[in-house]
This record gives sequence, structure tokens and C-alpha cells, in this order.
Amino acid sequence: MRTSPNIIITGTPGVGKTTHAELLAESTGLQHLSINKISEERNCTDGRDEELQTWIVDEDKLLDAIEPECLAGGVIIDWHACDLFPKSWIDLVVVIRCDSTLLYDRLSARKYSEKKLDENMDAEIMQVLLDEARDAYDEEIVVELWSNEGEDVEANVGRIVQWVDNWKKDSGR
Ligand code: DAT
Repeated sequence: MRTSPNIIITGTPGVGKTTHAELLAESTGLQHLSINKISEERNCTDGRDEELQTWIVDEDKLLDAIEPECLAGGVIIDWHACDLFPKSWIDLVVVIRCDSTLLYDRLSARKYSEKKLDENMDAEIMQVLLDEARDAYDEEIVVELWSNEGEDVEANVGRIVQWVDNWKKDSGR
């Protein structure tokens, strides 16, 4: 049994996953697992997609690499996909959302290619990640949080901190 919960923070690239995950880790002491970094550091990549300028993640290798931490509990998984993680590992799925005009500016600032920018804008407008989360996990553990302005980050993280405290109380830990 885990003594701390495992949380996924997901959403389209640029919505603010890492910003939330870092503040949440600082506020709770949970461990931030940036799947981007871990895939590279722990050799879980299967080549590079040059057109989209991203690593292709070998999901089986990735799951093997993070399994011990996930079974121990207390991790914040930060990744733009969520349905690969076993249901039994996950206590809460937070889908960060962002207004599409703001997202456009954030992604343009990253100098994404037009194709990558268009794909991500479409994904956010079509709420692809929210639907993926709702399909993969029980509805009651999936939470949609909007993050358009700086103060939204603190408010959202405050809500998740409260949820972590309640989880610990409810499970007597
Ligand atoms: P992600 O991890 O989803 O790709 P990020 O945390 O790196 O996103 O944030 C992308 C950029 O947007 C970064 O420059 C920080 C900024 N940002 C994130 N959340 C924000 C918010 N609520 N208000 C304003 N800027 C925000």
C-alpha cells in the first residue's frame, strides 16, 4: 500500500504542466517525475521524431524504469499523455487546460514548427487529453483545472495540496 498518492499532471504541451508539477512538488514534498527528462536520462527513447523535434518514448521501457517509484508512491507524473500508466498506480489525474489564444503565444515563444504548433493547438481545442484521461481512468479521479494567468497556478496547486492532505487523512497515513 502506498503511503503517499501518485498524481498525473497532464495536458497539451504549453498548458503549464511543469510549472504546476514543480510548485506542487515544492509544496508537498512529492517527487516530480518529468517524463521528458526521465526518458532521456534512463534511456527509454526509441529514436527521434525529427519532424516534430521530439524523442519517441519506448513506453514499455519507461514503465519499467519508473515502476519502483510508482509502487512506492508519492510521485507527480508530468507528461502530455496519460493512458499508458496502469490504473492501479494512479490516485488523481489533473488535466491542465489553457485558453487557445494564450497557448498559441506560449507555443510560438518556444519556436515550434508550424506542424507541431498546429497539432498542439488542435489537440487543446478538441480537448484530446481530457477525453483520453476520462477514457483511461475512473471519472471521479479526473480533474480539469484551467490555467490562463499566473495566479491560476497558485490556486490550482492549493487545491491539489488540499486533496493530498485529505487523501492522507482518509487513508490514515
Ligand atoms: P508544459 O509543461 O505543459 O509544456 P510549462 O509549465 O512549461 O508547460 O509552461 C509553458 C509556458 O507557459 C512557460 O513559459 C510558463 C508559462 N505558464 C504556465 N502556466 C502559466 C499561467 N497560468 N500563466 C501564465 N504563464 C504560464
